[in-house]
Order: sequence, then C-alpha cells, then structure tokens
Amino acid sequence: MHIGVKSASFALLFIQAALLGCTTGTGHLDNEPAPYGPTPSAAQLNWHELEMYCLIHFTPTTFQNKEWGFGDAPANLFNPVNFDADQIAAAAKSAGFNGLVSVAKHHDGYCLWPTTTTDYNISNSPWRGGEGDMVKEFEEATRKQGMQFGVYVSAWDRNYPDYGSEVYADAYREQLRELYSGYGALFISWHDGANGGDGYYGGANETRKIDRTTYYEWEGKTWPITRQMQPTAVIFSDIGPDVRWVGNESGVAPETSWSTFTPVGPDGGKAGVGHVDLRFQESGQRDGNFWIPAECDVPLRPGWFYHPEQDQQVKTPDELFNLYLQSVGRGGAFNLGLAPMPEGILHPNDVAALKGFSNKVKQTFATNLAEGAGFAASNIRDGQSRHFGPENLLDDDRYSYWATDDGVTSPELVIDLKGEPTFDIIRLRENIKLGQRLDSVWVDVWAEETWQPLASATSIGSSRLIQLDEPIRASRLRLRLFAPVAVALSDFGLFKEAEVVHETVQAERNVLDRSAWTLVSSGVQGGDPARAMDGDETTFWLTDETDLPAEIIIDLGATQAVTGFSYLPRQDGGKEGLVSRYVLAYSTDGSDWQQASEGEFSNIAANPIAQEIRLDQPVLARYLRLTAVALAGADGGPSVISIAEFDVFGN
Ligand code: FUL
Repeated sequence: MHIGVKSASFALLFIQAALLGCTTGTGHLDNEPAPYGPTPSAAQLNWHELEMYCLIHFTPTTFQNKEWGFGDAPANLFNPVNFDADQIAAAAKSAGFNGLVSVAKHHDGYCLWPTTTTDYNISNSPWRGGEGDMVKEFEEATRKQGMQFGVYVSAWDRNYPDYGSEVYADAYREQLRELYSGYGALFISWHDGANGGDGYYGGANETRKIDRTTYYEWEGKTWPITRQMQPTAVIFSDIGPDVRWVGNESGVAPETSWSTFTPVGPDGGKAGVGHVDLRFQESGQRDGNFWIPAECDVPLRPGWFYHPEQDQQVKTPDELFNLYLQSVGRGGAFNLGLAPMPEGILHPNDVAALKGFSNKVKQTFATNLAEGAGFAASNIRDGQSRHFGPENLLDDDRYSYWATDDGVTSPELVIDLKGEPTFDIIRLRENIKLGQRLDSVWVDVWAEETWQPLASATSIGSSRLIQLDEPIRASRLRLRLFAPVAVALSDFGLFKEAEVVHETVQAERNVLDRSAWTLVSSGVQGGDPARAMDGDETTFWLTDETDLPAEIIIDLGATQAVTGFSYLPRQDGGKEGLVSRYVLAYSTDGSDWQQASEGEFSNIAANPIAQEIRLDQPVLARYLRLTAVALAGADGGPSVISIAEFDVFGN
C-alpha cells in the first residue's frame, strides 16, 4: 500500500524541485533545441542514471517470520549474530546495483538507528551490546562499494503509543531529521504509505485510522525538510513529487510509461482516487505537467522480509533480467528488495541469483552490436554533424545527441550495420535534459529488397529497451521518429540476450497430496471450490458475497501431521476477495476443534503472493477449518473470498 497525498499547495513543491537544480539542455552547445515540456531536476537526473538499487528489509519482523510486524515484538528480539552489511552491499554491487536503501524503520516501528524519538530502537537490542547503529553500518558498506545511499522510514508506526496524534507526526519528522543529518548525502527518501490500521501502539492494541492525505502534512511540513536537508535526494511516494510508484509490487512498468505526470485531478484534486489522480500512476501522461518518472519495486523473493520457506522461490537471473527490461527498459528504475536472514546476511540462493543476474546483464550489454555502423539521417540540426550528428548515438553519453532542425519532427535515420549482427534487444534513449520529446519510434529492417516493420515503441525517455520476439540478423535498419518538436535522440544500441547457468541450494518441502480431500462444509456460497485445489494458479474460487467471519472446512481424508498451510489469493489483479486476517483450526473428528494459528496476511493488496504459514509446532489433524476474518484491497467493494490455491504442508 502506498500513500495518497492531497495537494492544495502541491504545486509549490514542484516549483521548489525545479529551482533546486533543473538543468536544461546540455549547457554546452549553441542553438540547442529548446526543452520540451517538463524536464528532470539534478536529483532526478542522478536517479535516472543509477537505474537500479536495492531496498533492505531487516527488523524484528524478520525474527517473527512476518511481512508486517504488529509493533509488539520485544526490542531485544532483534539480535543478528552474524550481521555483515558488507556481505549485503557487496552482493548488490556485484549484481550491478548502484544504490542501497535502508528500511531504517518499517511499519513495526523499530528504529535501526539510536533515535531520540522512541526507546523502540536498536540501542535496546543485544546487538553490538546496545551500542550499534545499523543504518550507519549499511551506509558505510554502501559507500565502500561506491554506491549511493537512501532511507525508507515508514510513516505508519504500529508501535508508537501516540500514533494518530500530532505528537507522533512531529516525532516522525524528527526521525527524518535525524536520518537526514547523520548519514551523508542521500539519493532518495522513500515514503511508503501503508497508513493506519490495527497495531500494538504502546499496548493499546487497537485500530487507529488517520486521514493519510492530511495527517503527515507532507507538502506543508514534511517534504520541505527533505528539500532543505537533502537537496540531492529525490522524494518517492505514490505520486511523487519526484518519483512515482508504478502501482504494483511486481517490478513492471507498462509498455507505455511516460516520465511526465499530473498527480492532481483536473478539478483541483477531486478526480481519481481520493484527492489525487491515480488513473495514470502506471502509464504517466504524455502531457503531464511535471517530470515524475516511475519506480518499479519488487522483492527478490515473494515477500519483502526473509521467510525460510521461500528459500526456493528466489527469482532467477532470467526473471530478474526480464524485470530489468520492463522497468529500466521502460524509462523507470528497478528497486529490488533484499531480505537478510535473522543471522544478518543474505541466503546463498539470493547471492547466487544476484550473481547470475549480474553475469547476464554484463554479458548482454558488453557489446553494442551497432558499433561501427554508418548513419544517413534525413536531417541534422544546423547541418552540424559535429554537434548534433547521429555519431553521438554510439558514444555512450546519455546527453550527447542527434538533433534535427526545429520544424523537422518526423525524421528518418538509415543505419548500415557493420557485418550482419544477430540481436534481440534494441536500446533507445533521449537526452532527457531536453524533456521527453518523442511520441514514437518505428524500426524497420531491410529484407527482400524492401523495408519491413520490425518494432516500435512509445515513451522513449531515459531508456527504452525493446525486446524482440526472437533474435534477428540484419545488415540495414531504419528508424522513423515522430515528435511534436525537433528530436534529440542520444543512444542507439543493439544487443543479444546472453544465456547464463544458474544453480540454487535445494531443500525439500512436503506438500500434502490433495486428491483425497473433500470440502466438508462451507459458510460461503457460490463459485467453484475445485478451482482452489486444481494446481492452476490462474483459476480461483470466488465466492458469493458473504458475512465475515466465514468458515471453510476441509477433510484431509486421513489424520496426519500438519506443519503449515499456504493461501494464494486470486492472481488476476482483482482487488476483491483478498483475505487479510485468518484463523486456522484443526480437529481429528470434525467436532472438537483446536486453534492452530491466527494472524494477518500482510501487504496482500499491494503484493498478492502465496501466504505461507508455519505452525509453531506440528499438529495431528484430519479436518482443517480456515476462517476468513477480514479482507483487504477493495474499499467498499463486495465482501467475497478468493482462493487460487490452498495447500497444506506435512512433515
Ligand atoms: C509496502 C509495504 O507495506 C511493504 O511491507 C514493503 O515495505 C513495500 C516496499 O512497501 O507498501
């Protein structure tokens, strides 16, 4: 879940952002094309150049094997005996990541630095004898690797006794000030907004709702602190002001994703969801008023925190590579979540996946197969090949570019390749200091004595990687470009995706056979229960509208040891029917029930992954009763339950 921000004075922040270092053009050449539309600030240019960074989730929540801590874990639970920030930072660096963001405080409220704002912090853990500062260790390890550093401080705090009042909102701002002053220049201040709900709140154990559009006073009080203390940092939230959330936690931007966006609705803030206009959060807007590109966040494992049961579900180098193409390759950034194990280092499977990804990226992009090509442009600005000629496309400089004369808005470029290379990725970049100018680019290949269409793309911006369906061999290509103004294309590249070998440490997982199961009774009607047990994650049981809590009872066919279960909600992107609180009970005879587990399926709306629950100890069961207690995701939608798969684990 991310934040929404009301915005009466929102525009002010954008103006400030622009003043803080907005550059136009390259600043070196005479007669450069005038910038088109909004342009990036210096902080945003730096962020674009970083392309990929990692986000580290590591708090007492790790030690509780949860995705969202409730805020009630004792402070001394956090004791990573082998913590090694260097191992984590080195793994990120070796995979080609250029920055690291420390989740200095997650929703559980535990501060990884010795803050003055709450006792719920690292100095009350046995780690480093209570003298440690984990944010500092992350920062030093990051800088040692030559990477840039950032922080994520959750606004929602499920531990803070005063959460919901002005006292906490002030404390939150003080936490930001502490982090903005003690850890060097930051490249990003990351503001998630899973805001308000149930929590420990100093022992009150209650639900607290806040108005997330006003409570934190983002534009009036909070973000100005960032601007003042960390001018090099971009501010990330749902809608900007510098970088917007892409709207999913799968790490994927849509094919068309403009870096320009207008977060406030046309009628002064009433359009879209809440007070801001989220309709274009994913795609951006061609005519957006501000430069607010998308960040694509996704964890390396299914969850953001470490769970031993996910050791075999680490994304493979090929999957990571596809995410890279669909994030960085669509003008955004790739923010990959890393989750250290309780001992304080990354699991070998995570390290292996990062290594494999790095090999793949390095090998794929080692050689630009367009090198040595000859160009024939239908127009060159001022006729000046030296400054604005197409040779600039191959010099690996994002800001040198081929430009056309003003008024030449649909030029063509014929490219005679050296030899006849085989490629399956085409890279295009614009000089974004001059704005996002191109509407679209079409690539044709010369074959059988004619030009044949090969690929096309919209929203080029800082980087556009077009993946072809299959590799092609070619000696001659043609680009046709379309823009409302003169074009300023800075890069043209051809690459062949490399194959990499990848190995992981295997572990056994005992999933019980479902063939003998029967659905004994169900407090819910409608839909097809078989779809919850058909081994097909794309189909799901969607019930009729039901009262909550709602019970589903399954007969396992025989009494056996049960060690846990897994609930996978619908995978089609639908927001209705996502169970967020559950109780699991078991029985040997179907009448005498014991509770086995209860809890929260955290973050299920933003990241609807399989929720694997390990029981504290194995139980002997023939019958299992799953009670859906609460739903997430569809505010005000019908109360239905979706189950794509339900699995039970044994010894
Ligand atoms: C979300 C949070 O609720 C998740 O726990 C995680 O921190 C993710 C990066 O942002 O909104």
